[in-house]
This record gives sequence, structure tokens and C-alpha cells, in this order.
Amino acid sequence: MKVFVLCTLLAATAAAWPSFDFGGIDGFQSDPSVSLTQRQKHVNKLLWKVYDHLKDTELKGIANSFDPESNTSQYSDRGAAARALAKELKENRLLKQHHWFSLFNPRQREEALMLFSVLMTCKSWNCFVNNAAYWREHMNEGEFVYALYTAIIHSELGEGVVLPPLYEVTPHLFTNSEVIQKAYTAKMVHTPGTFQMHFTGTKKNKEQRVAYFGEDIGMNTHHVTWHMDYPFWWKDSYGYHLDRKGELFFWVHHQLTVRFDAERLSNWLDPVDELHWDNPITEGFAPHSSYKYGGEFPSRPDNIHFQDVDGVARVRDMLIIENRIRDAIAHGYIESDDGTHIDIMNDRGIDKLGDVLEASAYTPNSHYYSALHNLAHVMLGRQGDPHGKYGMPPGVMEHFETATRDPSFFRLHKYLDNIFKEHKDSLPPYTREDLEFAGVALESIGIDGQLKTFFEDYEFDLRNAVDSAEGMEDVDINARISRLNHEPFSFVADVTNNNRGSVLATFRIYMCPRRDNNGMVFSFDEGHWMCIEMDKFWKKLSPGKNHVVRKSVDSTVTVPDVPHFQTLIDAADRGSFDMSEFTRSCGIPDRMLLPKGKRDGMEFALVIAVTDGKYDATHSNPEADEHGGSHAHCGQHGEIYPDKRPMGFPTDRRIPDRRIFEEIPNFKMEIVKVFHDDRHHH
Ligand SMILES: *[C@@H]1O[C@H](CO)[C@@H](O)[C@H](O)[C@H]1NC(C)=O
Ligand SMILES: [Cu+2]
Repeated sequence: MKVFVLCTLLAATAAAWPSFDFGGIDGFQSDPSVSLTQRQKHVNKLLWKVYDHLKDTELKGIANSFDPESNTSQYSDRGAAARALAKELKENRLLKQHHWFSLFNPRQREEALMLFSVLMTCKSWNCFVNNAAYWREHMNEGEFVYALYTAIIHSELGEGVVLPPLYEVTPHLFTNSEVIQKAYTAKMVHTPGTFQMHFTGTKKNKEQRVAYFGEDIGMNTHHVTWHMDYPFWWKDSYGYHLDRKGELFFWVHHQLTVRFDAERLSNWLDPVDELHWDNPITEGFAPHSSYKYGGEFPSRPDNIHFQDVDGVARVRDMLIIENRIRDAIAHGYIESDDGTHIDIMNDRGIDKLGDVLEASAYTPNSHYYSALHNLAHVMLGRQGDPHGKYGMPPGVMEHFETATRDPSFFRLHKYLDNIFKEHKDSLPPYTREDLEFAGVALESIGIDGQLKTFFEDYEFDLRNAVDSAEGMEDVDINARISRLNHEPFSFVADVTNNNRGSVLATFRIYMCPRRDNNGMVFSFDEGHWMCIEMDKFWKKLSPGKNHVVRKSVDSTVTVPDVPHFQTLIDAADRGSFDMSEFTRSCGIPDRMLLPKGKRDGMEFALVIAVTDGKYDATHSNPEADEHGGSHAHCGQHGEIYPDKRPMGFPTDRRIPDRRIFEEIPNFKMEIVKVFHDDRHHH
């Protein structure tokens, strides 16, 4: 059982939000009576062909006979959440099946969270799976999938379960209509097929050159999973506090932004410009994708002006919200709803500001600061039909699965990122004392191997995109996509430890684009904000010389490919399921650790900063602990963030005087090149 130390400390601040009583942490117990293999099998069956009725006899039996309200002692809240949801069902208020679902639709979100609450209050796996099977048959499929994923992630009962990749559960949100249509045809004529998925748009559109980034299924999975790990609706009464959620919101999106810009520079494009509510939205977008139910995702032409969206926000409201937040930055404090000031002129300020900008249930004064990011997503998603005249479903921007496909996602996030930058720029630059690590010197740094990227083919399963008929066998249907990958390599560093004993060191590795699109070298003060986090790890340094080799595959920024749904089914069927290295799918895909680069090499400043782990680390043995694998952007479930320093340290603040960085012995910079091999690997 995980120890949620922090949440007791923070429970006092969290008490302000209205919530169900979940019986606190004590209500949660892992269920030793049901093996991980059995739980994985259940989850597999619950998610297979989710738009269809349950096929599995056991689960079907449960769905037909289980009464969620019958045994209240199986819930930590004595069945309050279950009764609330059952009441909605009885009164016929729940969203019907075969209808689109959007988390940004307040009523649909409320329903999904009602199921999430039921699952979270279950004290045993039996209760969890019974409810899941029952509600799968009685609720909207999108709501069900969302509630099940978030509950497996956040409930103790889900520990060890590997959630199948969403692109094989709800493929419509990850591929285009052309591929889906071919899949339907293949199914109809009962002929297996593998269909090439092309990136949206044509060569006439410059944005097409970087579509491989925003449309990458692994990148989409990272983004949607981050928002499940750190939901904006999260309340601590669900069981624990999400440590540094606001700062993680900043950092994960900042890193998406700088990575996207590095891809643009790799493709002779300028970094993306921020959006402005008064200016036209330069790029239009034709998604070429459809909902499973609900028709096509709406398109948006180029250069349209923002319009007020009925029932969401007026354009001028957005400007007012922006100004209130920028006022807080200029003042150096956030005004909480009781009028007190929350100081943000320190390392923790970014976390508060992140809560305000997103916004989330952690926002100190959501009445005043509203929800800039969330509203902006909906505003952008509705610009194709702002008054609902054409009855269009929500746009791609209203789903975390699909949002990064639209170039306006990156404009929006550049805009938000610049607001965060305004805050970071208002803090004093780090002093030598902030940065030093006494007695430790980096002698040399570099790369073992070559920084070389290429495109390769990858196939994923489309069987869950199509419907099945009784007695008709499934045929193999796959989508084939082209995706970025790189050759394996290692970061190497020679470090001298002049202290008498061994010391714990924090290694912080960044790669920062060196030149703009015109070939001009960025100054330190410009370039620091574009640094891409490559890795962060802890290592004991013995006295004297240390040769440190860090493999790219071990990066704490990245995750491996999520195993195919079929692989999870086969593994669970074989028994003794143990795929713990795949339990997290939040993280940049391993294969996208490096930006594409250029055929003749693209220059990056490789920056390694070694800082004092005794000060930085929040856990006792950080070298031995994996912290959930991808903690740098995704933290660690139910635990405090392993690094005490601000995310992005030491590149997060202004660097007006480059000498500090150059002279300090525990920092080093080298110019490296990323090469792109333009022969496609099959
Ligand atoms: C009700 O749930 C409790 C706790 O899970 C369990 O011990 C008990 O056997 C259940 N009662 C019935 C009648 O199923
Ligand atoms: Cu996001």
C-alpha cells in the first residue's frame, strides 16, 4: 500500500472544496483475494469492443444480476455514490449510449465522475468489477471508458494493471476517417487488411511538415494520460493530494511547446507564434476524423476571427481573465477568495499559477480567475459552429486525445507558456550559491553513439473500431503509421568528486536548439526557455573520478510503447501477469526523446547540470528508486515529486549573465548535432 504522507499535511487546505465523504485513505485496500492476472483479465474484457454489449459470460452475468445499491458495506461511503448514480439511471437522466462524450461538457463530465466516484469508493475488486460491468451496460461508452481509466489509475485496486493503449480501445480518436472507412469495409467483406494512415493535410500546408508530432499516437497517449493522472476536476477527498499539479501542468505543456518548436526548426519553420484573442486564428484545420457516434469533427478555415461561443465565454471575457492573471504576476501575488494574498515570488509560485491558469479544483479563486486554459480549449473547439447553428459535435480541441492534431493547440499553449514566462522572468536570476555543488566538477560531457533519427512504420489494431455481429468472426484490421524514432545512444559525463566521501548527485540533462530558423545563434537569455528536458536522475559519486554513462532508454522523461491490447490479453491468459514497466503511459514516447534534427545535422547545446542530491531529492534512496519511470513530466502516483527544485531548474529563470553558467564547475555545455536519416525504415 502506498503511503500518502503529504495528503495529511495538505488536508487542511483541501477542506475548502465541497465533496463526497470517501472515508479517506482508510477506505482503500488492495484486494489480495483477486490476483493481478484476474484483475487484468477483467479490465481487458471490460474494454474490448466497448461500443458493443459485453460478450464475456461472467461479466454479462454480473451486468444482468448485480444491483449496485444492494450491499452498502462494500463501499467506503456506505453506498452514497452508488445510490446517487443509480438514481440518475432510474430517473432516466443519463446520457444515452452511442453518443459522443466530451470531458468539457459539464453534464457529461458529472456523469463520468459519478461512476468514477462509485469505483473509487469500492473496498474490494469484486465491488469494482461488478460495478464496472453493470455500468458498462447502462452508461454512455465514452463516460464509461473515461471513468474506468481514471479509476484504475487512481484506485489502489488498480495497482499493477496495464491499461490498454487508448488508440486500440477508441481508435476513432487516433486515426482518420479514411482509415476507419477502410476498416469497416474490410470487416464487411471479411478480409483482413492493413491500411496506411497519412498525416492530415497536404504539402501545400507548411504545418503538414510537423504533423507527425501532433498526430503521433504515442504523443497523444502521453497527453491524454497526463490529464488523467492530473485531472483538473481532482479533489483531495478522492484519496490524496496531487503534488505540484499546477507546476506539472506548466512543465508538461512547456515541454510539449519547446519540443514542437524544435521539430519546427528541424523542418525549416519558425517557432510557433502565440494566439491572441483579438487577432485572426492564422491556421485553419480540417481534422479528417469522425466520432464513432456523432459524425465528423468540425473543420475551421484559415484566418477566422474569434467569435463568442454561446454558453461558454465571450471573447472579451477571455481578455479580462488573461489580464487578471497577468495582474497577479505583476503584483507578485494571487488574490484568494477570502481576499488574502498568496505570494508567488518564490520557487512555489509557479505551482499556484499553474492551478490558476489551467484551472482546476485546486484554483484558489476560480470565481475571479476563471479557467483560462480549459475555456480556451472549448472556445477553439467551437469556432467552426460558435452558436450551435449547425449542431456540430465538439471540435478536436475539446478532447485531450485529439487536441494536439490542431495547430491551434500549439498556438494556445505558446500563449499560456508566455504567461508562465512572464512570471519566471519576474523572479531574480539564480545566483552562484543557488547553483553550486561544492567539490564536484564536470570535466567533460558528450554522447556515446550517434544522435540519429529516422521514420519507421508501426501498426496498431483497429478491430475495436468496427462493430461485430453475432456469430461473425473478427478479421485482423490494422492501421500502419509512420513515426519518428532514433538510434539508441548514451549521455556520458566525467565527473570529479573532490569531497572526502561519496556524494549524491542530481543529473539534469537538457538539449537546447542553438540557432533560429535563420541560422542565428540564440543568446543564453533567449535560448534557456527553449531547452528540452532529456533526463533527470540521481547517482552516487565516489571520491575521485567518476565516469557516468546514461542510456537514452532509461530517461525519466520517457515511456516505452504501450503493449498492444492483444499482447495484454495473451499475457493475462497465460497467467502470472507482470508487466509493471508498462503501468504508466504518461511520458514522452522513448522513440521521440530526440527531435527530428536535419539530414546534415542540427546543432543543440547539450547542457548537463550536476547538483547536490542531498538537498534536491525528496525521497531517501533516489538512486535505487524508479519513481514510476517517467517522473520528470508525470510525477509519481500518490507520492511527492522526487525533486525539490523547480521543474526546469536551472534553465527556468533568466540568464542575463552567461558567465555564471560557464564558470560554475558543476555545469557543462557542449554543442552536439542531431542527424536525420531520411531513408524510411520498414
Ligand atoms: C457485502 O459486502 C461486504 C464487504 O465487501 C462483504 O463482506 C459481505 O459478504 C457482503 N454481503 C453480501 C450479502 O454479499
Ligand atoms: Cu494538455
